[in-house]
Amino acid sequence: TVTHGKVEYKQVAFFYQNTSKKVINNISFTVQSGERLALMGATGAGKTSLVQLIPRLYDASEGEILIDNVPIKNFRLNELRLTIGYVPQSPLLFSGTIKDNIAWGKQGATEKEIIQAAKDAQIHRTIMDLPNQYDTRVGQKGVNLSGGQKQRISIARALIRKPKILILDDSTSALDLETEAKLLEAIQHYHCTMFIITQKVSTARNANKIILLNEGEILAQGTHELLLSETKLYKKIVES
Ligand code: DGT
Ligand code: MG
Repeated sequence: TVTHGKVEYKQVAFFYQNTSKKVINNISFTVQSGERLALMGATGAGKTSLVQLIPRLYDASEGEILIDNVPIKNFRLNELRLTIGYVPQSPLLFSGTIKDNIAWGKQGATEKEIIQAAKDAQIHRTIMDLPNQYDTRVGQKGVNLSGGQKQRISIARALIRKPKILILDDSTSALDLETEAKLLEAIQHYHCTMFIITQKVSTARNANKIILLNEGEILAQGTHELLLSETKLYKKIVES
């Protein structure tokens, strides 16, 4: 199983079936255990395609991805997915209670664990204001939640399993800066390796490393300061 959560991409390329265009190409980088990597780049640059390979929603077309120095193909798929918290760009809630939506995938989750995950995801107070609190139904015939509220429930769902690797695909885009900062601070206590896809420099600059993707390739990787001094496109993003 995944014990440390170090992630390494080696010359990875990927194309979707029935197409020949590589949506990511020549991707190599390492994220050490417990580090935070921010992934930036324009829409269509390949950010989602890149992170989807970690829980093996798709397999790399070329190259190799290793976790803790082991090729990910050598892990049992369900074990791999259990230790990876993947919060997709468009989170899906199913018809059911909020409690069930957060506990989803974690058998025997206790009330305490559900509430802690919701608190860390900065959604507990919103839930307490709902008519039936954690027993409020969502989805068809349920209450309507905003995009940002769904994102946070989806983050709570990932946190409750105490993932070794956490992938947030633009999952904090709808949050105000203060709430986002509190959320990222709370996640520090999970000591997981994090991939944060974001459009916001304010989010990226606190990461250990930033990767700037451009048309599927790594244009630059390094700290905020390094990219700011060496990468024109990054400078442009910061100043925009
Ligand atoms: P975003 O979310 O709009 O900021 O964009 P990214 O950076 O997440 O880009 P991504 O990985 O969704 O898309 C990269 C390229 O791959 C883009 O040309 C669209 C294409 N693509 C994405 N998903 C699929 C898919 O399911 N099938 C095919 N054939 N192409 C896809
Ligand atoms: Mg995307």
